[in-house]
Amino acid sequence: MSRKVTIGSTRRRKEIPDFFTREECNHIITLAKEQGLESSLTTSTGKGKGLTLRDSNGDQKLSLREMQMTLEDGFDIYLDDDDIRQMYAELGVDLNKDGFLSRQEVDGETIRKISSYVMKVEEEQPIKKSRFSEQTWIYPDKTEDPLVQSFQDRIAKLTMLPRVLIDKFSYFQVVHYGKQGHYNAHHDSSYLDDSSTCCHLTESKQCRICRYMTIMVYLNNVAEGGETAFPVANNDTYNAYVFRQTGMMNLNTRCQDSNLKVQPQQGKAVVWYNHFINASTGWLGDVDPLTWHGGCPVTKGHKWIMNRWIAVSESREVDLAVP
Ligand SMILES: [Ca+2]
Ligand SMILES: [Ca+2]
Repeated sequence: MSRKVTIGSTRRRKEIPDFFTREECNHIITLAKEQGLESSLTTSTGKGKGLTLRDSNGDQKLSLREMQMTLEDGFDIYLDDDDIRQMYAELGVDLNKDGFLSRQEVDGETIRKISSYVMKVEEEQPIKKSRFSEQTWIYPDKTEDPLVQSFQDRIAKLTMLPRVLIDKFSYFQVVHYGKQGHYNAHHDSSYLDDSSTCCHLTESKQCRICRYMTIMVYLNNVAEGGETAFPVANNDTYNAYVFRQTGMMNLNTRCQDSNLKVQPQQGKAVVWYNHFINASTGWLGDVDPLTWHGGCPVTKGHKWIMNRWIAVSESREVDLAVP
């Protein structure tokens, strides 16, 4: 597939107004509420144990951004410049108050102080985490609900993929974002590598779910904010390192810098391909790096969405095998 065809292109992304009716949207929200929602989980990689200081430019001191990246790696926390300045002030660690942490200013004790400070922020200000929302999963095979049952047909029609493949991954997620709810930019799938293969079941250790397509439906109209942002859509000069350095994945504060923002609208579906097609197999190719996306903060009202993925393995034979 040509690299010119990007997530910004309508060949890679479609918006479908009125994919669900208002009644269908409300019905899904009611189902989710009846079932109960839980805080969306994010993973803290290191929990502060042995934070790796990210002196990216090697000048022997940490800039505000370098400290942010250090914390983003070790925790699930996305702080801005003012947050870092405030942390330094409260902990009294930036001794000469120049906004940099020099080698002389950082020792084991400093790192311990910073770690416990950040763990407190994670608890007290979940808004600073990569994801601030609550969610639940709906399993079509565990409900008689006719609307839920009809989704499989509708998803098959929409994606024009074989029903046998659609049926191998049928559950979906309903997510609720309250005020300031957001989700920082992420990929819905992971890059192919030799250490584990893509499959439909999560039980096996060496197996992971590769989400070839995402189908997201807005279940309500959001009073203000809550756009779905694609920060690097159509970015011909995308560079992973630069993207990280500039902190653009922090949609809680950087949404306005995104190349593409989709407005929520009740019943509208947004569909995109997370993976390319492998030219030689004609089946699952690698992740399209430009599919970075997330949810901008909801500034007024609430936002409800439904996420459904099409999981595909690297083997056409496995995917199309009739159980
Ligand atoms: Ca530095
Ligand atoms: Ca300093």
